[in-house]
Amino acid sequence: MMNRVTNNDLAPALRSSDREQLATELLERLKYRIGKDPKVAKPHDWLTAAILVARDRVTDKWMDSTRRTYDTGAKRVYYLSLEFLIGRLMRDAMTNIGILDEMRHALASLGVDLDVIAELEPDAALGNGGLGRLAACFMESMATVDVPAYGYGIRYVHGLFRQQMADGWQVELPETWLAHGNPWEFERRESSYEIGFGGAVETINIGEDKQRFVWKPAERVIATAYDTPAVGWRAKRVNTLRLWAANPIDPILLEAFNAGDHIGALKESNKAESLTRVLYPADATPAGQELRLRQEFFFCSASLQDILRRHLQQYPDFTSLPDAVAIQLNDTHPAVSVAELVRLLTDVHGLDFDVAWDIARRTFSYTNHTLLPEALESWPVPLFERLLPRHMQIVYAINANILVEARKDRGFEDQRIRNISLIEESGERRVRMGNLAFIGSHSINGVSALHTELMKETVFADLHKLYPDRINNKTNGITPRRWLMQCNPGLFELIRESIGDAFMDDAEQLKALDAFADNKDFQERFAAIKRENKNRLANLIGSRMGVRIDPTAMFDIQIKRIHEYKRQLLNIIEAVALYDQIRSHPELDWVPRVKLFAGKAAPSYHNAKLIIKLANDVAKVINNDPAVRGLLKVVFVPNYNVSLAEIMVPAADLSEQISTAGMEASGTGNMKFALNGALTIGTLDGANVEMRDCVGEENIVIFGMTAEEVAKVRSEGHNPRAIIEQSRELSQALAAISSGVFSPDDRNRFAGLVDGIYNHDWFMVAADFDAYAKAQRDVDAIWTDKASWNSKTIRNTARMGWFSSDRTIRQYAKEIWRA
Ligand code: T68
Repeated sequence: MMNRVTNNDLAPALRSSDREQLATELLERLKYRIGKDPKVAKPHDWLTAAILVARDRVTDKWMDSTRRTYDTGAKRVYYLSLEFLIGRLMRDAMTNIGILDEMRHALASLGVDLDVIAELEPDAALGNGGLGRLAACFMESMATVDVPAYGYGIRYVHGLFRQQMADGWQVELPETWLAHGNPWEFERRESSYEIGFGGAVETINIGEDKQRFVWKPAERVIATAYDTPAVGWRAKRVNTLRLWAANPIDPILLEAFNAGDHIGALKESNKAESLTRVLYPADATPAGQELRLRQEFFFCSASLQDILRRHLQQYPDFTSLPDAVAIQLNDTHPAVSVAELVRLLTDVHGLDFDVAWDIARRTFSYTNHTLLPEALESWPVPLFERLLPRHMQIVYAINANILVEARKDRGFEDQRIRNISLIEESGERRVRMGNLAFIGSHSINGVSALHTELMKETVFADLHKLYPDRINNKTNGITPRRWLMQCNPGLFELIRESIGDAFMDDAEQLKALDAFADNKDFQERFAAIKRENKNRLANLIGSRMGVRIDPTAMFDIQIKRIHEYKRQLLNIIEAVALYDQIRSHPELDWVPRVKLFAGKAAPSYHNAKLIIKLANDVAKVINNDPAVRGLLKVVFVPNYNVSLAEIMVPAADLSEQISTAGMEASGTGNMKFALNGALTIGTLDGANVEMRDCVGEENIVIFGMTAEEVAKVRSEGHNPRAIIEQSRELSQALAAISSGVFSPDDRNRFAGLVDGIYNHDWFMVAADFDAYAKAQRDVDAIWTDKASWNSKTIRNTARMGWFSSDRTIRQYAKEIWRA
């Protein structure tokens, strides 16, 4: 065994006097930036002071990085995303610049506990789920692998809603992450741009049959930039996350105000600011709101104006844009950028349409995150035309080009033409943002191998025929800094002691741990760390919810957005069936389990909210039944967010990744759990497939239908009723749920949910139930054989290094961005 090494070694640049130096800086910031004497400083003041100290150190590196990009003429990558689900930043930044331990000591010398103030930092929850969290991991990895990158998004005043439980129902409350100010950000008044909406397009003839178009918007707002540093591992590079806030052109209509209309005088101001007030809590369902389209255009236009301005500072014109710049569209939310770039290049900078279109296509690339038809964005033509009249013309012009090419040169017939068109013609005419993003990009990527293949066969089948070399795969990843080093310090230290430091810079070196998988001493230490992490979670649940859970029981965890395709319902029904079994056969050797759930439902998603209520109702009955005491508990932990995930992930024994095959694009939670030494129970869906290949099929529990089987059953039809009637466990569980055993106050509450399974079972809950229940009993058997359990979970940690987002980003950089 090597000697214990501290966080200090991570930063050779630190002097031994750094501790005192940090304490001096803390006091300085407290006094001069916050205006407080240490005697009266509140914990929040110390938090701000600590962040400011870290931020100042980061800033030096930040400026170096920016200068270096400029001097070397390196290609810049722009990651456009309507969501960045960042979570807390302090620990992350301090770890990455290597001052975490020193800062802890410096604060302690001033009587302040770093862990206590760290808890006060609000989560930046500027995202809904996986897509937004991926963007946050990518920001960290782009800095880590030294890609000069800017993230562009919106500075929402209210991030994702806070979830409270009222009698087991989800209630949404506003989230106020900016309430105490945000010491991380720099407001950049000088970087502001005008953004237009509505109005009309003027056509000016400029001779030779040529025309110029001038958009005269009816409304205008100002986009102002706020910059947050994104620090890479060992602070190799610091990139910028630039978020836009909307401001009015005239903050107050003085004339109206002076005339006594005090409210009317602020109308414009309120209207502008409402644009960036809230994050849409839409997960996989289009908001369908004008405000959403306005948000999308607002941040795309501001970002593109910023990108073009920066380009012209360094290059004479835009012919070099595709070589100097790569713009990644995170899903279709920024897809209107394609039309906006063409508009800026033609109408504002005077390029010919064909030249502008060629530049755009070579600059953009697009990542798709879902195949769900209801999640594919499209906008009614009348809305799009009213809000963005010039962009509508550009969309038609692009469409004409593509459709002519497809029909004339490639012989596409009517149906194919309809499928690739930018305009959906059946029913209400709509602009298809997926097709726009596809056609406007040189690369279209999926987020796991399976998902990418399904993209080629389903949503983009005809566009793939037209452009067969554009679709490619980039399997998602997670940053091992946040999702191992920081969230699981115990495991991190054990790994370092055992295999040395190499894995800290290259996660694939974790595979050296394989050699320890059957080592009894190592197994015990690995298990002891898991137990510590479970204690921490049990304490949190005890204090937050007043529910006691036993840390020696198996912690079986499903945490993610609540969605029918993710099948929390399957998990709950299995809990009900297990409950029945335990009561009928108390003499058997049941493995004690705690089934934990957490996640938010979109406020308008009725069934998802009902599933939360069901989990809570089932929990109430099971947790109060002495017949299963010590054997089964069900807990729904409220207000899931990044910080809660950082506590739940390291505490999991079993990770539930049980989506209907073919429906989860990738998943990233699956990776976090396995890296932290949980066993996965899952379907062959999304990245689970590649996880199985990496960890070995003996170290993961796979069950259920394949994507191909699901597609077949869906097209041929199946008879869920017959399936249910053949399974005693399932029919009894469903009968209990639908008859009101868990909802005596409203016996019909869940009848609709159960009817859905009987009548169509779109998500294959019935079809997969027996396989799932059997897989759970296989999990029990492994759990009972402790050596086997330990060895499998160690091998999971050892073999998950490939799922580092550093690997993902290197692939994007090499194969898409050519950066
Ligand atoms: C997720 N998508 C995928 N969407 O579901 C998940 N949607 O499989 C994948 O791992 C992850 O993306 C990263 O690739 C989302 O999270 C959304 O959050 C979303 C938000 C708004 C509108 C539609």
